[in-house]
Amino acid sequence: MRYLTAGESHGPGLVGILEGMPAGLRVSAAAVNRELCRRQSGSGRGGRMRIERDEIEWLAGVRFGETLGSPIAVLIRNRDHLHWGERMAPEGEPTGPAFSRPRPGHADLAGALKYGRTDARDILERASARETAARVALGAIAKTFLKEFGVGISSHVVMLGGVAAKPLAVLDLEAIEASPVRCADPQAEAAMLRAIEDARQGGDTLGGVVEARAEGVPVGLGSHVHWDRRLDGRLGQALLAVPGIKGVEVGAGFWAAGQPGSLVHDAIAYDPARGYVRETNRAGGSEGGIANGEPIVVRCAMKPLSSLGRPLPSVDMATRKPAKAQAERSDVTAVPAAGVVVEALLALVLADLLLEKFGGDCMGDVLAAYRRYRERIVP
Ligand code: EPS
Repeated sequence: MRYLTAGESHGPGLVGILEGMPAGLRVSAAAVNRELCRRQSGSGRGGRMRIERDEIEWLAGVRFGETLGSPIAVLIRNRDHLHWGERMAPEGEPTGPAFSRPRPGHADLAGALKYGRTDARDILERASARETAARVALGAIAKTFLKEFGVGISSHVVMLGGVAAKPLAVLDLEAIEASPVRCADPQAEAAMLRAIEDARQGGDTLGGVVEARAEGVPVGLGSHVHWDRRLDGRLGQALLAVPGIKGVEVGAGFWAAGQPGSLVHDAIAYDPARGYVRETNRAGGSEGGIANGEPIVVRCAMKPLSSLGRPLPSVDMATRKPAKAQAERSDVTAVPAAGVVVEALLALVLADLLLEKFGGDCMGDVLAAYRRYRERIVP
């Protein structure tokens, strides 16, 4: 399975193409749009989210509510393009001033130098995290596919703007969805909301950490045999490619590095009804690059957004003279949205690995291979 996206933040729209999904999977625009809506909600967003109401149009690969096995293409129109038509016109002459004062932390400067552009808008429009809407749409199809195999994916915010949530043994998914910061701890939620408001007042931005988990993942996805088949590596590539994500840990991650092995590794037991089981899951569901049947748990650290209301020192690319970075309308934080994006990418990685293991051209073949395998490994 592979996927591509295209689209600029204020261009006409975003396109996503997903290739390799078997034929015969029942899909609906409503299910995809629910995920897009989850990505759009959450405190800390700026004016743009009041303009957009993301929904897909199927362009290819789906007929009468079922996938055909051909590439699936979706379109999400950018409503804001109405206000940007001239400045983002595919043809004609540039109108208005160039974006020449790059923002530290954004792709503006490195991208303009790399691609030989004098207007950093040519870079920032594509670097914008708006593109994650297309990945979430494709991820929603992957989630629908995974559901057929009993795999469910969720996420929550564990830190935002320096405010950490209490670790909870059992997560209330409904409460997380109802929380404006997608946080399960009400006390932390209140402090996070205050931090967002303070940052908004101060023209600043906030980062944080999201945790995502996938339950019901069959033992055996990924492989120890080669670097590019390792589950952890596949997760790292996908998750570190989310704009703003600067760190990823699987399971106990960085904490485990400071502990002796006896406190880290998850003892193995055998239950005649359930097969091999673990009482703990510090490995985050992955051992030796292979899913071990426990929930896959990842944490992603997102840096604060780089469009600041009170911009940092920069250099004007037109004059090479010191200047404040250009101020752009932006969000205060996108950490709650990042959780939904991470879920989508987790789904795309796991769907890909599941197809690698049980691959087939139609759902019946994939499910049959999966059931045969389950019979072999479950007592
Ligand atoms: C973004 C800047 C903001 C965000 C945008 C990402 O957009 P605008 O410049 O139009 O105010 O709202 O995110 C989205 C549009 C989205 O759908 O997530 C940036 O510079 O990365």
